Amino acid sequence: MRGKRVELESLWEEVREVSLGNSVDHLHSPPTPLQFLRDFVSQNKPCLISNSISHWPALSLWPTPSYLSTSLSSSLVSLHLTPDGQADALAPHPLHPSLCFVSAHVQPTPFPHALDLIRQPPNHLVAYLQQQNDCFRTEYSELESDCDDHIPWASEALGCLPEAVNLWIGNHLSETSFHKDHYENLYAVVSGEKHFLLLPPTDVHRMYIRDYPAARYCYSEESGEFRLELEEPERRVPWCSVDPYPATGSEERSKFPLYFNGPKPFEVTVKAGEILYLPSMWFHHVKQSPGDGGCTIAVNYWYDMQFDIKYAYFNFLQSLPYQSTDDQTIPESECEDLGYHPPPNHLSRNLRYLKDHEDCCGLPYVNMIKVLTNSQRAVLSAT
Ligand SMILES: O=C(O)CCC(=O)C(=O)O
Repeated sequence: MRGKRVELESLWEEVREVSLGNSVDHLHSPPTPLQFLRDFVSQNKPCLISNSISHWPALSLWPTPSYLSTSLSSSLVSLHLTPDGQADALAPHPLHPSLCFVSAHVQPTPFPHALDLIRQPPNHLVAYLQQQNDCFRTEYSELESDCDDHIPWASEALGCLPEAVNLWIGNHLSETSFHKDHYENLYAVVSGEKHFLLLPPTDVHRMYIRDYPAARYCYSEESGEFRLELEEPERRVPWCSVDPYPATGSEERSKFPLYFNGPKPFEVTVKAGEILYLPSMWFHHVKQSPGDGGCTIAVNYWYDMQFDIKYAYFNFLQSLPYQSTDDQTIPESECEDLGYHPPPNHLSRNLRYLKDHEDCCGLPYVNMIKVLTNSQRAVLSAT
């Protein structure tokens, strides 16, 4: 165990030394497709890009709430409601001994009302427009001409158009807990700021991924109260255990020493008019600060990732059971069972893996099928 510990810890250091450095690269103009592919996508390395979306009408139009409310006056949108801004996150359940993986109550809501709830949050109700199912092109199609339908240099580099385009409108109370996605993500901020914490896939053991029972908030408009309901039959979701901003006096720091005592996560603030390239499989945690209109607005483009040799290596790494010697929370003998089970190698078994772990990837299974490359789809249809 000691040998493995030293090797994994030197892996975390080495990727920083040979590739990532101490901070995320900042490009002051859009890269060429070749530069983007060569310096960032193929290296699985993030970057922040300024002056790439300055021509979007959205940048001047969307910070004015009346513009959005008028454009979407008759739209019904999927509003995510929680008591505390923590959706797709871990929370205690009164009837369950362990933490649960909790999803928001999703309420179809007229857009102008949803925006009011976000800009002027009532007590104990946090609203976040964060439907992730290609919502920009479905629920918000009236806004389509305000920004580009893809990021041209990224589409050329990646050889495809985005699989999904999502709109995110929230306030300072909403947080997105640490997770990873099987997509190349181009994340453009239109109003306010997004604060990302990033960890490379090589740091997977520092996230303490464990299986948690799935639960969902149910909100009653009449009483204004939330009830937390465990899914039945029980479904277990593998999720990152680390809260990077623990309350003072909490035990998080001693429970997760690999995270808190290891290399610092990369911190990136994405301002209005900037794009973050967030490579596939990177762990990310997101907070936000509102802009002039009282909310934070972003559009992100999810592109197919390549299920290539890096993907295979990351899965192999993830399959190594590992526990730091100063981690007192889990007996070493249980470490593997509680851990994040690696996806099997064969494609059809990969699909089963995706189905079993759909919540961890943040998308329903049907959408995750789309993340398979064309050649993988061809193999699948031939089997
Ligand atoms: O903006 C957020 O709250 C989360 C964004 C995110 O997780 C993503 O784009 O994958």
